[in-house]
Amino acid sequence: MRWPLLWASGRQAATLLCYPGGPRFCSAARGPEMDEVLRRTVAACEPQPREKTAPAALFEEQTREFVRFYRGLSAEQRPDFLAKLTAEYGVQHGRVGELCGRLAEAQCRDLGALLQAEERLRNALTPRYSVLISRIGRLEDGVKFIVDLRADVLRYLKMRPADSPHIKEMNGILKTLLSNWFSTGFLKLERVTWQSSCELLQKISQYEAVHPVRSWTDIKRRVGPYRRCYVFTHGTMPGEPLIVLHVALTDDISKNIQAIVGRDPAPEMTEDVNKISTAIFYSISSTQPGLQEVELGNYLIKRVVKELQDEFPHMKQFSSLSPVPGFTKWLVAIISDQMKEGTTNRILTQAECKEIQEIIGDSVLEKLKSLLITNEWVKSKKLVQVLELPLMRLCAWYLYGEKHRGAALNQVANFHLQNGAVMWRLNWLADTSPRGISSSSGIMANYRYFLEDTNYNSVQYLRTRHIEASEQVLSLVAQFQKISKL
Ligand code: 0OR
Repeated sequence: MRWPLLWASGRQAATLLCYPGGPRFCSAARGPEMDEVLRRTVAACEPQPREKTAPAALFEEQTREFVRFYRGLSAEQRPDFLAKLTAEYGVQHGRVGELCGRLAEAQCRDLGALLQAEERLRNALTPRYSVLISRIGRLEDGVKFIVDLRADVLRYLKMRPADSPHIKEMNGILKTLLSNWFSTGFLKLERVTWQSSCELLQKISQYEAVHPVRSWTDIKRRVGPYRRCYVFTHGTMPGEPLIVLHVALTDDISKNIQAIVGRDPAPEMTEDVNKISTAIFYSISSTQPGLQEVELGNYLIKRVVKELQDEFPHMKQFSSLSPVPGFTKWLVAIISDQMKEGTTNRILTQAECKEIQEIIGDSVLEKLKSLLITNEWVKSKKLVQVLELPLMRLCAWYLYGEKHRGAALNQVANFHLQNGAVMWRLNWLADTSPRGISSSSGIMANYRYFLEDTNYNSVQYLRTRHIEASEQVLSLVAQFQKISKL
């Protein structure tokens, strides 16, 4: 019964090692052996018509065999395997065509015949590997396997978007399945504290994607007084935080991240509830690439708001303090375009151009571009002052006006707007870390959650792509439009 595994780890490994150019499937490995593995593990898992109600336990060994086999494949081998699995064990197109004909006939007969024909068609439209996937979900560790499988599928789709319609189909199936398994009712909210397990604290530090954790003292501060850290976990993946949200408890809407992730407050300080009126969501990171688009972030923020309201009934303000990743890159591209056109008029007024020229000399655009790429501009106080208005204006446009398929181009903006937040304030020199300067030109945004409006804003944004923004943001956008004559 173990031979597919032997094949994977023994014979196949040897074939792969001998293959020039690295470990890819060679024709021998793609041949009858792989077909046999798929036949034994995928096709065999499909109940035959008479076994429709057969217990899943009957197929458990084949299911485990598939999991072991897949885990034994290298990252380079998996795409080929997935391509074969999805193409050869997907929807049976011939059968669908045949059943469509029968459906048309059944429409002329009674309701019973119609419903039966529809059910047959529905079954035929379901890829054959789906049965195996749902069986894997019942194994211990099976859900985690499927989360990781989807991560592979997403990676594959990124690598070969053009030639992967079957894999795209599998992605849709896995996403639907995972969205059901990971919907709010099945997620457990946990607060992380200094008393949480070392393993959990270490994972929280490793997964932090927005403001990297520098040391144990740093993480101690992030779970200490005036700070909260929450995670969602799932019963099938114990000890694994799926998504992490860091919150600062303040008395006003924060404008600067260094004030939050810097040296204060000391971890041994006692929290004064009277100084807390505001929750600042300053970092959110999902940890499982396979759960992309499952909307865990939206659920988590909503649950945390409820949790905070229970703990601090007088809490009245909820806002993010978010980076603007991609802004500097976008800005540099705009400057390059302007250089080609030989003009500065889309980004700077004549007066601003003159002021900058007085500081950095001639060839303003070329020098500005290089100062932005190297982060050097922040070293000149004068330049920082002169650039404030133009960069804030450009950033407001980047967040509010630049679109991808109608939605905000910037992923962070899109995330908070989808959740129903308002694009509330842009803050100059809000993140002066090298990362903050190089990716966001130091600017950070507050997306504010007015709880009574979030549902309405979210629906408006999703349906019409309307962005609810404050006067500050709209005024900066209007200035940009006037200068660039948009
Ligand atoms: O996975 P999705 O982005 O589709 O949606 P989620 O709600 O599950 O996650 C949203 C996050 C912002 C948490 C996620 O995209 C993420 O971790 N992004 C990288 C870190 C960040 O920009 N905050």
